[in-house]
Amino acid sequence: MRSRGRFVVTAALPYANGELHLGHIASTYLPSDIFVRYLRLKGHEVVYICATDDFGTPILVKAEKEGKTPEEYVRYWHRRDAEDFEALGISFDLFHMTSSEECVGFAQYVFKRLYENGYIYKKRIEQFYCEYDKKFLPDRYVIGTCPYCGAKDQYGDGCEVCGRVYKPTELIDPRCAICGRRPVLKETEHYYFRLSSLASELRDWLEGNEKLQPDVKKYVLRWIEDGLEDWDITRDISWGVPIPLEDASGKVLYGWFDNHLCYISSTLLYLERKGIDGKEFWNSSTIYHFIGKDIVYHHYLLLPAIRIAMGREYKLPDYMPTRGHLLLEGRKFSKSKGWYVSLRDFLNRFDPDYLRFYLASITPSGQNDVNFEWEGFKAKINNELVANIGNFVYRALIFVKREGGVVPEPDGFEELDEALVGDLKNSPKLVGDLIERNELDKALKEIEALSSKCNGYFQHKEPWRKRRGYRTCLYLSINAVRSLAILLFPYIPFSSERIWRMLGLEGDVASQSWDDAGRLGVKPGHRIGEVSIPFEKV
Ligand code: B3M
Ligand code: ZN
Repeated sequence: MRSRGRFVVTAALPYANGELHLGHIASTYLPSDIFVRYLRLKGHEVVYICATDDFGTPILVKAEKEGKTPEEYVRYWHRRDAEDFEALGISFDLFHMTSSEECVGFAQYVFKRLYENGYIYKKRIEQFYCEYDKKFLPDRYVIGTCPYCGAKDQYGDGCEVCGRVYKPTELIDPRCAICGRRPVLKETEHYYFRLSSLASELRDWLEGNEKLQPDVKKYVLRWIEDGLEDWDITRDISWGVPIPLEDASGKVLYGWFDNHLCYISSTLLYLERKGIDGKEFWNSSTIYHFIGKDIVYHHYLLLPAIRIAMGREYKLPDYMPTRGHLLLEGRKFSKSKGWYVSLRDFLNRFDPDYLRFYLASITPSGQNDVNFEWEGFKAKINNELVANIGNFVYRALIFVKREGGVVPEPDGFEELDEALVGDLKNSPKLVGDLIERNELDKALKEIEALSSKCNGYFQHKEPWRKRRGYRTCLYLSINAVRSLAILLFPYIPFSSERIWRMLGLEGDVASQSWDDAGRLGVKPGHRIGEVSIPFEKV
């Protein structure tokens, strides 16, 4: 990375229709937040963006069921998500909404460009229509029996039991999701995006981008080999981005056409408010989109295809860190079966940093699923966070506090001291390189290893015996606590700031520099602050 780089980092947009759960956090929000906090400490210019994904039939169906307007409905969930993200310390620069004026306007602009560039065409198709509700019934507006496995009560866009995707018209015994009556087939005009015509450009882009995860790239390339179909990007419903053409009244864009465009429009809005040229910033930045593996198709094909079709007015992503699902005690999270833990419930019981620490340490960089286990959570917190990091931090601080609270002048350096100074010095690069490679779990392991060394050092030096050199031990230990506070900040920001205050240092960790974790920043004579136990066992 160049010394002061520019970065746009986005996290996949949560649908505005339900609680955030730990699965979303592990795959997307926590990894991106850790990365962004690191980049900011490194002194880079970073814009970190997210929004609620407000449009789509499921949201409209739910809003109708609750007797709310879709606007009211998504506003409620937007506020809820914003509160939950804040409670967990997810530090978006802007948490916007796809239904906002800016995002709608931008999506329409992109549609028009694609239309003018010949990437969008009109086609007559037959679709289900409910004569009672006077509505076309896309996707989840139709319920019926899966044509593949025979599972009952499946939605029109795919089966939750066998995982197959199909068209609503393939359902056996189709019913209207609103009134339960049998729909009829009716002709309608839809707009299609010529995804198929972009196959070779997509292939070139995937093959030429060394930074994309190779495992994901492999199967996306296989999808291209198998042949890409054009995308029906129209929905005959009222809730969505209106299609900006005169003869398309009553039609809106499919949610997957506009949602990822909100990454761009929100970035532009955020920068514009600061008086910065957003397009120039975007195009001179390294672009990261953090996602979960269930939305690979949309991010590795549809998103780049639309940007290519726009004439690359906004550059394509450089990195798309893609992570697996979170299992709960070995079973897939499922809201409908009640097998999940919501973020809010968790945070009502535990410190947000405990969740961050645990999830960061079990979530690898690739697409493998990870397993949330209550026993594992307890063991991680008690045996690693409390017994290793907490133990060292508290021991060093409380010792100095009891000796009068002032960091002593070192009294001679021996080999053990030099070794610790060396370890501290190497740590920002060692840990930072792993974070830059998206190996967040391994980077955290390195910080824990450093803390173990500090514990060993303190134990060996036995400062309580007050032999020659014990002052050096205290001086270096306090400095090590400071280094750990900086290195841990991306992972457990609330606790890092607390430790910083115990150290009695000026300012906050957020305004420190990452590389400074390698220096001895606390001088002899410094008076530390009030000391308390940093972490309690669970
Ligand atoms: N809302 C799907 C999901 O939540 C979708 C992501 C949009 S990212 C542009 O998994
Ligand atoms: Zn009906």
